[in-house]
Amino acid sequence: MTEGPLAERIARIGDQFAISGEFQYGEELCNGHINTTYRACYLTEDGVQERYILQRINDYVFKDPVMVMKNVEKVTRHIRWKTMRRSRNTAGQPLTLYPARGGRNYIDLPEEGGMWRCYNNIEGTHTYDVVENTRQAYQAGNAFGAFQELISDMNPEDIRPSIPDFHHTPKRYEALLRSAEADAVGRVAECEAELAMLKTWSPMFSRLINMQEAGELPTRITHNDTKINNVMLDEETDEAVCVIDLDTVMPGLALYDFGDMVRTATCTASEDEEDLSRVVMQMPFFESLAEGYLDAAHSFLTKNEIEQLAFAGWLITAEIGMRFLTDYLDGDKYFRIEKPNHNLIRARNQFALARSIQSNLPRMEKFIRRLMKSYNRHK
Ligand code: GN1
Ligand code: MG
Repeated sequence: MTEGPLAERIARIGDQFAISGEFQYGEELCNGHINTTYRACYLTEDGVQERYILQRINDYVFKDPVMVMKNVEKVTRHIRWKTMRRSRNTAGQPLTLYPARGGRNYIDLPEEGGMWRCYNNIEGTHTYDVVENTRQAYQAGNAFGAFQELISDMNPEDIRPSIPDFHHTPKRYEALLRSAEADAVGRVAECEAELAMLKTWSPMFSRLINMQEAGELPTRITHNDTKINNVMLDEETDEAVCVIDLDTVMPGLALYDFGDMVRTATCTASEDEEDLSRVVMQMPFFESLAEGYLDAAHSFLTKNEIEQLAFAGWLITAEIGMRFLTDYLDGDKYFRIEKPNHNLIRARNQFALARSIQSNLPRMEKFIRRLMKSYNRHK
């Protein structure tokens, strides 16, 4: 889009960053639920087109956007340091922040709604909102496993929690109960069945937090938002190129990352599919995902972590379902919606998926055990 108010706005925002060349066109990218994202294309003096990602940090979700940017700066620089030391040739297309007018990697533009930043566009890649084949599942698992390894040696004190208790499932459940109690927009009556079901699930919500508090699970720097559309795959080969969306990189459990992968890379229906008969966890996808992840991560994960991988898939799916339901009860303040009951649809979808995962847990656990034996045999 080269003309019109959106193109003008994108050009105006792009003009704040260290971008040269002539603005060609801009478009909105709509696959996240939180931040506003544009892609802008410029023609350089040499006649080459270069594309950039402009993104506004949602300050309802991220209460301290400067803290988010400080984290992201450290993470992107650490990754660049590590990949460059390993091999100049494997540096690929790491995420890079472009400086803004004023000398920071972000700029506050009140007239454009808040804090903006600019990244390189990762060329020759695409993302999937739902998994289509086992190769994609393998690649996603492998990319996030490799990402965990890349950031594993950052100084945990350097990274502050951009959203405290992000994956504290019992607290997420308490928040849901508070929203149901307040019933701010009069929707609780529609959600009785879901609330009753969650009550029966609730004793399981604290399993990982309790293990972490007891020192049985290590706190690591993790990604925390490992949905499949946060990994860029090569357009031609579907090989993973780059992990994106670093806003929630912070101390957490490796299991939450794997759990969110199970949620988004083992079901071929989208997060808002209303036909719940399509919302099922498919074992071949789980197997490829686990293989991809463990190929990258088996050497650093502990026995306790490995034992809880399948369970984490269930837990995170139930947790995100609760977050959608909470937002529905609160009147849709957090997640972007496209229809009035979008969050309720998403919540019901996630609970259906959690049920499907639950009924497959023994098979999933058995597969992980078999896989781990094969690594040990090759040692
Ligand atoms: C949000 O913006 P997006 O789509 O990458 C959310 C995740 C949820 C996800 C559900 C900061 O991520 O936690 O899992 O939606 N991000 C934040 O699709 O809350
Ligand atoms: Mg995100």
